[in-house]
Amino acid sequence: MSKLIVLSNRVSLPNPDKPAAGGLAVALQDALTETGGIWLGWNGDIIPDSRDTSADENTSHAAYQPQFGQVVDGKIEYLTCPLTQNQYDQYYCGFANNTLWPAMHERQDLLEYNPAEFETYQQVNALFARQLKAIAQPDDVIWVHDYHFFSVARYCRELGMDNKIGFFLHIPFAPLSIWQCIPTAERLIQDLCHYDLVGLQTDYDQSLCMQACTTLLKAQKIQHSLVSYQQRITTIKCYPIGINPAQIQQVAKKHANDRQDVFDLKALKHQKTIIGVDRIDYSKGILERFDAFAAFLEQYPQYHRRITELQIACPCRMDILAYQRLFRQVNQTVEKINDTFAQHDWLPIDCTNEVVPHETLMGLYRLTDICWISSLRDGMNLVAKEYIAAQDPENPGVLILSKYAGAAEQMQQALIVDPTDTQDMVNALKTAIDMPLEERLSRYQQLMQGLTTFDINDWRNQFLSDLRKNHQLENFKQPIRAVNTAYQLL
Ligand code: ADQ
Repeated sequence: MSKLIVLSNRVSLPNPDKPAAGGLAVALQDALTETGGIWLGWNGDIIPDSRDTSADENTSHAAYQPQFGQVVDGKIEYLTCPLTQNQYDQYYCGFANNTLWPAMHERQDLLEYNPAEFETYQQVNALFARQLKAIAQPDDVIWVHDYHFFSVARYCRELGMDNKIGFFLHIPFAPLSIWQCIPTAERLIQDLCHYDLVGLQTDYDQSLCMQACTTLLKAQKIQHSLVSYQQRITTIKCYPIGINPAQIQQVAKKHANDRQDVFDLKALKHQKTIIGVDRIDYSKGILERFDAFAAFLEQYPQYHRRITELQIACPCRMDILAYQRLFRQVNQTVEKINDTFAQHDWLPIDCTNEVVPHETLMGLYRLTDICWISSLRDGMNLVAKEYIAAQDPENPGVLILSKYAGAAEQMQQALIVDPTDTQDMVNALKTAIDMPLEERLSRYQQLMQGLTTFDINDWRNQFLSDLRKNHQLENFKQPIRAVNTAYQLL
């Protein structure tokens, strides 16, 4: 049987002291165990540049190949390597997170483009393609994850690899107007068309990706989810990532008493509690949420001392200026709101920058009345799904969910808000606080139904089953001619 090879920027190595908590890592490990497989990626280390590794005209894309460390756990082999300082600066902090990330989240104001960073991004993509070539048998299936690796399939094809190669984009897909701000957009979309299957989070992202292919490349749309470009067929399809609701429900129930680890919920038992869980990222709309919470406290003074926002906001990508700035702003805003409204026995926002253990987090979800998600753009937002799965089925909490999070496409029974509209969020918060049990139950049951209908295992199985299918261009010769004829008649 052909094995599965997964490539992602970071690799979840097995840790006997800390069993994998759930979610994506477990879903991928299960798939790798089923057929035997390899998980490839960066180990998180950064090593100094040496003459061999520095990027100059002659060495770019070329021979430098790092040492890959190997860990074997059951039927899975983990192969990871460090990045050089230059690769970390230019590929990771640069093109991946200072060009593609803001572009995909429609933050043209933060988008920076630097040709040298694009070049290093290509080098790193080529490096992983060479490693794939070194380890893959011709019938192995390769699953590449996320925006760090738009171009890997192109290099694999150049190395003569004919394997099935799929790509899943965890973040949103940019509209055409934003792609047009990236000078190498056409090249990147071409690279995408070297994959057999491109998976997106939502129908909307799927339509944007289709549009980029047909407009920027003039690729031919053969069917709703198929494009043909230079003799290759690529499937472009939506696979909304899910969670494991049954497992989360169990964990949340078991760990509902871990609460004192992070917030003293016992002391808040006569208050309404709101939970927010985000990486400190400008896509998450954290400041917009705080502004709306402050506006709520202005408008409804009767809730002073009766409501607390619990915020878990962990810093990330702190080598990037925009993230350093946001980290400061988040902490300053919390301080300002607390200074304005706090009373001797009440702090309106309790914010921690900790990374909380998964089990504790699930327990906290279960004990809080409201979860508030205000992303300005988000691939999916798994916190929304986790919060619902963690609820007490007899007394569930309320989810306030941004219409700009991918999750909103499937979670319409949440209170859907526009995070750029402060009053809309204030109103939703009031509705959430006042919502009677009957309505909470009805919304919760419908949301849970959606989560179980397509969970994380369905997501993985559907993607891999579609990837293993064979789309030969010959099968589509007839419809393509028909389309062309129709076009000529117009
Ligand atoms: P993220 O942007 O990281 O993921 P999200 O989907 O919300 O966003 O996932 C975050 C995960 O990390 C959740 O499982 C959450 O429980 C956990 N988490 C967050 N903060 C934490 C903390 N302080 N301590 C412990 N755990 C924490 C990207 C895309 C998303 C997409 C996912 C999956 O940006 O849009 O949903 O990938 O495809």
